[in-house]
Amino acid sequence: MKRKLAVLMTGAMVMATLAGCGGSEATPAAAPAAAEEAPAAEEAPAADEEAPAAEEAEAPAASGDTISVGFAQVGHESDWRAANTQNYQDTFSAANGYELSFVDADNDNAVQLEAVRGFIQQEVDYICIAPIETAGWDTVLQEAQDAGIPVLIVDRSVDADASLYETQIGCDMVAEGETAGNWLAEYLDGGDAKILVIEGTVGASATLGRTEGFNNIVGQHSEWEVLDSQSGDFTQAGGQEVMESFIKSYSDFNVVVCQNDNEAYGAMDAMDAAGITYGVDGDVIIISFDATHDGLQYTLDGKINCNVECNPLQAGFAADVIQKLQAGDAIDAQTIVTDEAFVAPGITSQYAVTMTQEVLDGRAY
Ligand code: GZL
Ligand code: ZN
Repeated sequence: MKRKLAVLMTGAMVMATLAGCGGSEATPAAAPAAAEEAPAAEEAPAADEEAPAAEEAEAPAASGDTISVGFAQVGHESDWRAANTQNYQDTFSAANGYELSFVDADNDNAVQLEAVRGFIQQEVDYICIAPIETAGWDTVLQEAQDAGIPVLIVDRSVDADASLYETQIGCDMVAEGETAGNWLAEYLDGGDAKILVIEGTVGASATLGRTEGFNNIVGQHSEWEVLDSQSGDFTQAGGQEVMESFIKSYSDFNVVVCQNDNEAYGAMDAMDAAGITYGVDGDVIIISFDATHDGLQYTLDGKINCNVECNPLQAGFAADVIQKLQAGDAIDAQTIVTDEAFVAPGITSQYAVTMTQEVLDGRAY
């Protein structure tokens, strides 16, 4: 059911009736609740203000009642990304009062920067950026600020002056990496580990964070060794390619960490081709990230031992920030989208939920 937005202007105030989630510690059980029909906001001049003259009641959005949003998306590299894109398109719909300009930057930094400049030219009301890389954003963020267009950094983060954007919304990637490491330590229970890591896109905050977090735990275990760590660019093809090269170079590994599910699918294909067994009944432990539907199916099947979630259903938090900005309300500088981890049947863990069919059936993506 579409969430209706009733937006009325009373002077500088916007009485926006919103239902849904928000706050700085966001815990999206599934998609942000598609709330019951938001009651139409009463027309009520703010207590201390006269009802505005008609022209002041002009909706702030350049395009009349709708709010125009430019979204520069990373690309279409993974199932996670597809779910994230769909969530933005469902949330920033015309029925919800938005006009969404969407650009899939196809994992190309130059295309993404150009998309943002295009949104500035278009004079959209808001810009959302899911930055492919953390670096290189100061100049274009300054241009957006000079043009008076608020920017939301979503999913990943940027290495730029925080005064150049309104908020950052996303998962705690370092915590995700630490969860993977802590689970491995619990599972190995003192056993040796010769670890290969298939990293995500070079320079992405998801890659940097998961690597940092996992290595924080590696450093606590002298009996572990990371043999190699290379980028699979968050794609299945990348995961397969890196795993094939790892298999040529290393013969004694017993753990493969894939920084997203699609890389794990590629790594499994490569190990299948090489006759290497993995999962709860195999020689190699697989840790993955994203906990997408197919990734959790493999976890339920015991092929992936541990899958650390990063919830892609984040658009509701971005919409709440935009509505608050419209209303002139304070917003959180950062929204951490909480997540959890899942392990294969037969494994119990203080860090993760043991997969069952109903856990899988209950997932929103
Ligand atoms: C994580 C997101 C990552 C996913 C990958 O928040 O940025 O990018 O883990 C996706 O699947 O490519
Ligand atoms: Zn140890």
